[in-house]
This record gives sequence, structure tokens and C-alpha cells, in this order.
Amino acid sequence: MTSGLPPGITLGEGRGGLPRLSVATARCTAEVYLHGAHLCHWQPRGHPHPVLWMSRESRFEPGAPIRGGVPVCFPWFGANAGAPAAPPHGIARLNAWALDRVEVERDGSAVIVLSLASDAGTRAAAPHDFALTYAMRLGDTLSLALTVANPGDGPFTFEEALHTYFAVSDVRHVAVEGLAGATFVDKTAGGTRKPQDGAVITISGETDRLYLNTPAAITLADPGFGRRIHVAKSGSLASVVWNPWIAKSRAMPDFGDDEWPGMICIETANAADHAVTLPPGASHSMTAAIALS
Ligand code: TA6
Repeated sequence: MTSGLPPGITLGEGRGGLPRLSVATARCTAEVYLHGAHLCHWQPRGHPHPVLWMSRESRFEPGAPIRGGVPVCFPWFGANAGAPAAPPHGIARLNAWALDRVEVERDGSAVIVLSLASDAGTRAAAPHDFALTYAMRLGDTLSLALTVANPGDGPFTFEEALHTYFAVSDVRHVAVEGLAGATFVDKTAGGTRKPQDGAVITISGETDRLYLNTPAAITLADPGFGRRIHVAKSGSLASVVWNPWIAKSRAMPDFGDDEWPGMICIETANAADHAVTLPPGASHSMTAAIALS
């Protein structure tokens, strides 16, 4: 659907000429690219800073991931162990999604629903058929719901993540709360599994941790911006905390060398031990609910 959009929502050409929905309602401003169903911007009215971070160096072109916002990772997370040359984080973020529904609710919240179905192109990278539905509600708060359905006649195992990039005042001065006692896979230490000892995670170097067996809500405390970002979730047992720090930022062409202090990823996921297996005809939903205080 591209005609008859409600007041406050327009569809036009974004960066790189890619189709982009722009939201400007009483509740928030936001931007969603059909490419990857990629939410790139969300800022509730009255908040001085965008909630999501975007790299100034991001690519906006078919077949390339957008750097920032909320990449949708599916049907694998990180590298594909069975296909080392496959694109990291899967193919959902590399494809154009269909726009199924756009509404503005009475309070001014925007509801945007997009979908992606498997086709010959996705089957070349991931052999199983799938049907994805991704529902966003953008207002004073942000709700994201990714539903995976298995239309095939056999079971289908996948990983997934809402790889959310949050904008922060200075990553060296933020704290991540809610993961005390969880075990994490430390990707900066060859995948060693470690206990999260401290109640609070602070960032003082490259940090790349996949927390396991945790349904917990996470709070990102950012005194520099005078805000706390709360990330609650359902249908997810893994969470990722990532900041590339200096060297890795330099190694990424679509990430400015000086941008690392301004972001941190707090990701809602099912990966590693928590890959999801869907029987034929079944579906699974993962949600993230983001609020500010
Ligand atoms: O979620 C953290 C991570 O897996 C890091 O290892 C880093 O690779 C990041 O994702 C970004 O991945 P990308 O493929 O978007 O460059």
C-alpha cells in the first residue's frame, strides 16, 4: 500500500533514493525505510535527543545494510557458521519489505506493519520458506514486534535480533542495568562464556557480549543526556551489548572513526543457545518495548 496514507505520514525518497516513510505526529517523529524494514529515527515530542543512533557514513543502497537505527537480523545472527561468505546477520535487512498497513491512532501514535516473504532470492541464501511480519507502534514509546511464520512442510530453525543502536551522550559515561548474574558469550575473548558479575555494565573498551537465558528488561542510564532508556522484551532469551570502540570503528567503512562514543547497541535477540525451531505452520513473535524516563 502506498496510496491513501494518513495525515502525518508520507512516503518519499530517502537517502540513496530508497523509499522512506516519514512520520511527524503529535507524539513523535520517525523514519522507516522499506529497505530492511529499517527504523532509522524515532524521537518522541519534547525529547531533545533522537533515541536511535545513525552513522553519518551509513550506506543506503540495495543489498547493503544500513548502519544504525534498528537492523532486523534474520535468519541468522552474526556470521553464518554454515556459509562463511553469507552476509552477516542474515538477509532480512538486505531486502525490500512490503508495506502492509499504516495508521495513526487517536493519540497520534503511528502504526506501521511491513512484511517479507521468502522467494527464490532468499532461498539461495536460506533454503527454508518463511513469512515475516514486523509491526511498529511509534509514539511516546516504541513497540516493535517481529513475527516469524513457517509456511513450509518441515521444521525451520532460525536466529533473530532487533539490533537496536541507541544514541548516547558518551558511551564511557553510561551504565547498562538488568543483566546481573546472567552468563554472556564474550566475542572479544574468542567466545568465552563468562558470568556477569557486576550489577551494572560500563563500557571502557570494545564490548561485544551475547547474554544468554535472560528475559530481563534492560535499562540504559545516560546521565549526560539526562535520560534512562528502558528496553522490555518478550519472546526473547538473548540480549546483546555492543560498542566497537576505537579500532573496530576504524575497521568499518560505514562507521565514522570518531562515532563510537555516541552509540551503544542493546539488542533483543534469539541466538546461539536460543535459536528458535518452528514446526510447520507455526509462528513465533519477539517484541521489544522501549520507553524513556
Ligand atoms: O551485535 C554485535 C555484532 O554482532 C558485532 O559483532 C558487530 O559485528 C555488529 O554486530 C555489527 O554487525 P554488522 O554486520 O552490522 O557490521
